[in-house]
Amino acid sequence: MLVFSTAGESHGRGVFAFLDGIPAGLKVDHAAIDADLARRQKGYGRGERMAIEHDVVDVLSGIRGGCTLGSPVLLAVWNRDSENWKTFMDPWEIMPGRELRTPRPGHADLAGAARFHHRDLRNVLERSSARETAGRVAAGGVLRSFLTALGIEACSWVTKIGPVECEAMFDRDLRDGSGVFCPDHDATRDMEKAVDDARSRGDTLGGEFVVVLRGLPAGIGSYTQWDKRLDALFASHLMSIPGIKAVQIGKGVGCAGLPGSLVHDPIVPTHPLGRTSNNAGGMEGGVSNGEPLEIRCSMKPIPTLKKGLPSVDLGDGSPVQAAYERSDVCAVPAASVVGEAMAVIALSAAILDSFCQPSMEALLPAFEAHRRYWESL
Ligand code: EPS
Repeated sequence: MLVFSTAGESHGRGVFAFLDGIPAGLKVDHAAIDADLARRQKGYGRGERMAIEHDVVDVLSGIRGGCTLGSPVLLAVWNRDSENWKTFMDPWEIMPGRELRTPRPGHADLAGAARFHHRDLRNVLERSSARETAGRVAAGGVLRSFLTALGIEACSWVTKIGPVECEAMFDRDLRDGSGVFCPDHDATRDMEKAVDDARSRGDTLGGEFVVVLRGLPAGIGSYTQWDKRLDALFASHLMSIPGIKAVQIGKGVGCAGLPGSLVHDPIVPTHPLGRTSNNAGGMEGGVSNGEPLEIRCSMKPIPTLKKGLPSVDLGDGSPVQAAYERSDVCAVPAASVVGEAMAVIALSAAILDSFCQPSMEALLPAFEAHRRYWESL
């Protein structure tokens, strides 16, 4: 069973990811992890923090000579900005009189303070910050090597920023050449303009992105128990990304208003068995059906607004505007990279659940035997 968790505060020493249950002997692509981390930092609409950080993975345990050992993997992404926050973040002594008392609507500030009885909202925002997602991308980077070894490829792209939508087909070069990770020149220009307009108004924007996983045989996941259904696994992993308010599998909410004859994907006698459409997003009964897995996520606008939002000073109960230091105007492109990482983690967990082996040497033949079975149907 795959265990995955993260630790770290936004302005503390670093962000950390812990992975246990990866088979021994997996060759890990170091450069690919750093490429993912660099991609997460980019995207038109990011704020000043990304100019300070230079995120790279530091492996603290579990990988030797480029291969997993079968022991727990601990990853660090150090925060360069922590140097500037020492007096706020010291574990033993912090400067008094600098407590944050005004919760920002849309952030975890108020609800998180209620959860842990914090008086200083910094105790909430340091961990609830999306800086934590650097750890997820580092972990996803390691597991991307696992999926690659099994012939599975993951990609993501942005389909909407604010009012600008684009349903262009995925093209890696076009996406990588786009400031907003959208594989279309005209839509990129319009999305960047929408971000500029929001910035000039002191406002923020949300949007949508799609994650696709290709190369997976049918038969991964299970209908036998609620928490083994692939749809549920992807929904929880993707929904856990800060700012994500909706996750759709395949045609998603679009299925609700259509008759069954226009929703369910006809099976055709190809080898392997194929479909004439993929409204199910590659999952039926909580199990992969051989088609690409397709997940679409909707992200709300960043809640830290330059123009501020009405709030209350928790010290004296007076109405005030929420404070602003710095923030992103739009983080949808970055979230698409995190979404890709979380989808990789979810699928790796499902595969390891079905093909639990201590080494890649044992796992690969078992997985390939299953793929041959599916292709023989
Ligand atoms: C982020 C780092 C943060 C924010 C952003 C994500 O840095 P700071 O708070 O120091 O400016 O830029 O956080 C949010 C958008 C959020 O809502 O928490 C990062 O590394 O991605």
